[in-house]
Amino acid sequence: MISKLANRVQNAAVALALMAGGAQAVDVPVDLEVIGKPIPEGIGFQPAVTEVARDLFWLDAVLLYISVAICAVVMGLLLIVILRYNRSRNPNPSNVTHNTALEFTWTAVPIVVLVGIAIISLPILFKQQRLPEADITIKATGNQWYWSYEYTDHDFSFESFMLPREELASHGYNDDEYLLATNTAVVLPVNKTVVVHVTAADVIHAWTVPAFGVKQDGVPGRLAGLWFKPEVEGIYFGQCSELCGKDHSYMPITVKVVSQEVYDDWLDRAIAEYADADTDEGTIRVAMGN
Ligand SMILES: [Cu+2]
Repeated sequence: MISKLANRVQNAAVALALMAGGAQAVDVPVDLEVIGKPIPEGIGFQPAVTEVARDLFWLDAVLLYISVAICAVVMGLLLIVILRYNRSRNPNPSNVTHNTALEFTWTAVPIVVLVGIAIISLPILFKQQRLPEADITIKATGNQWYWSYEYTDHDFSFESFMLPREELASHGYNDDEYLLATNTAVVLPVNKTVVVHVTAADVIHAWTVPAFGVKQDGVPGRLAGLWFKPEVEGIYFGQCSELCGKDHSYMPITVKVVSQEVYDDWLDRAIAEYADADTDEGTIRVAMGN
C-alpha cells in the first residue's frame, strides 16, 4: 500500500518535473543488449567492460584466494591444538613461554602478505583514482531522488528519473529492469575515455555503475571525479549507493554505450532538445513537492 502510494507520488513527480524541465527524453534509435545488470540468483560480478573493472575483479579474486588460504592455515593450526594438546591427550602442559623463531615467523609472514597485497592493489587504486585526459566530460549531480547530468563540453543538461513499472515497455525495457531503468539515459560512445564529475545538490549520493568498476560519492559543495572507458556497446545500470533518504532506492542510473556515429547523432538531437530547456533545479525541487 505504502509502496503503491510512493510509486504514484514518484510518477507524479516525474510528470511534473518533465513539465517543469520542458524537455522530451532524447533516445538512441538502436537496439542495445543489456549487459550491466544483476541477474536472478547471481552471486558474481557483472561483466567487466573496462580495464579498471577487470583489474578490480581480478584483485577481488586474488584477495579471496589469499583469505581462504589464511583461514585454512589458522583453522588447521587450531584443529591440531584441539586434537593433540587437549587435557586428556596431553595431561602435562608445556611451560615454554617464548620462542624467538616462532614469534619472528608469525610477525614476518603477515607483514610479507600485507606488503604483497599492497604491491598488487595500489597500482589498481592509482589507475582508478588518477583522472586521465577526457574525451567526454560529464557532471553528475545527485538530487533527492534523481540524477541530473550535464554534458559540460556541449553546455546542455537533463534529468534522469526512474521509470515506473508501467512505462518500462514503452521505453524498450523489460519488466525485471524496474528500479534500474530511467526515462533518460547517459549516452556515451564506445572506447572513449569518459570523466564524470560527481556532486550532489542536497545530501550525499553515490554514482555507481558496477560493470565499469566505478563508484564515487557525490558530496554537496564538492566535485569528485571518476573515469571509465567502456569497451562494449550496450546498456549498463547502476543505482545510487549512498543512503540518501526515503527514495534512495528509486534513483537508478542508466548508461547507454553506442557507436561513435550513433553518439554523434544523439548529441546533435540532445543539444537541440536540452540546451534551451529550462533545467533550473529550483523549479524541479518545488515540483517534487519537497
Ligand atoms: Cu541518492
